[in-house]
Amino acid sequence: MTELKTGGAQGYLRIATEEAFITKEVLAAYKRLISEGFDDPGFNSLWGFYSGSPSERATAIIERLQDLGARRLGDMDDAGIDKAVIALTAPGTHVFATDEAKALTTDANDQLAAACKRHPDRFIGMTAIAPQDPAWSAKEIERGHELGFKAVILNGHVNGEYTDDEKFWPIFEAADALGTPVYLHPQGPSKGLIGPLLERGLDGAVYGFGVDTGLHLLRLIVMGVFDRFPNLKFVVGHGGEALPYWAYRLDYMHAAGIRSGRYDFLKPLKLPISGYFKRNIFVTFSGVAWEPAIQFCRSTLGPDRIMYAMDYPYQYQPEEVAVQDAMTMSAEDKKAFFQTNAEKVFGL
Ligand code: 1DF
Ligand code: MN
Repeated sequence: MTELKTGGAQGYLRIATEEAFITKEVLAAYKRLISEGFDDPGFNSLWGFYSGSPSERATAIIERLQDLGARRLGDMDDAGIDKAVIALTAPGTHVFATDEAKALTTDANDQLAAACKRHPDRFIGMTAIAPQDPAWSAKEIERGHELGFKAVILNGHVNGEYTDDEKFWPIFEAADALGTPVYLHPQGPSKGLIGPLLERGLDGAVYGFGVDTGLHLLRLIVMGVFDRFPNLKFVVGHGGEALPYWAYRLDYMHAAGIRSGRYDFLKPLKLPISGYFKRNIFVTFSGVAWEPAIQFCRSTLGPDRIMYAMDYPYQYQPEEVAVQDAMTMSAEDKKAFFQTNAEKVFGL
C-alpha cells in the first residue's frame, strides 16, 4: 500500500462525510438508560454492547468517539483524511425525554462547535437536534448555522416514530430555508421492525441499520416531503442504504400501487421515486468501500451525487482509502467523489 497522506498530492483532498463523536454526558446518559431497563431493544442491543463490552472493538470505539482532538487528528493523518464532517453518533439524543434531550443536544452542539473552532481546517460539524420537539429543533438548526455547522444530523426514527409524520416537518422547513442538508443516519431498528432482525443478530450496522434507514427515507418520499420541499437536500450513507439498487422496482410498483388506488392514504407524487434520488438525495459510501457499488451509483444517480465517507470510528480502515483512490474513474469524477461534491453539498 502506498502511504496515505493529507494535502491533496493525489489531485484531490479527501473529505470524510459521516464521522461520529459522542460527548461524555451523552455516553453517561446512555449508560443510565440501559441500567434503568430502557424499553427499546435496538438501543439496548447497540449501546449495551458499546458501553458495556470489554471487547477490543467496543473499547477502541468508545475511546475514539470521545476524542475531538489529537487522537482523531492523528487517525485522520494516518488515513490521509483532510477533513471530517462530524456528527453526534446514533441515536443522538432521540432516546431521551424531551427536556433532557434538549439540554444534552445544546451541550453536544456547543462542544462540537468549540472543536471545529480549534481545528477549522480539519473539522466540520453537523447540528444535532432533539426531534421530540420539532419547533425547538428548528431553532437549534438556526443556532447551529450561526455556529458554523454545515448540515443537520437526523439519527433515524424518534422512539419508533418516523419523521414523515407532518409534526416533524418544521425540522425540514428550517433546513430547507437555510439550504443546509439533512443527513439521515441509521440507528437500531424501531421496536416495530426489529424482532426477526434481533433474533439473528442482524439488527445493527450489519443489516438492520440499513433496513430501518432505507425504510425511513422511502416513507419520507412517498408521503410527499420532497414535493412540499423541492429544494430540500438529504444525505444518506452506506451507499444509499441499498435504495439505488431498488430504484427500478420502487418506481414500477409504487406507480402501480397509486394507479390502482390500493392505499387510500397514498397520494400521487410529482416524480417517480427515483426522481427524488436524482434531485434531493446525495449518497455517501460510509462503510461501503466497494467499487462496484460506487460505480453503480455513479452511473445511475450521476457523478455529482456520490461522496466519500469513512464512518470513523466504527469502520476505521485506512486501507479502504487506498482501495477507493484506486477506482477506475476519471480524475474529475474522483475529485468530485472525494472532495468537490462534499464542498458543494455542505457548502464548505
Ligand atoms: C455502527 C456503525 C454504529 C455505524 C454506528 O453508530 C454507526 C456499528 C452508533 O458498527 O455498530 O454510525 N455506521 O454508520 O455504520
Ligand atoms: Mn455512521
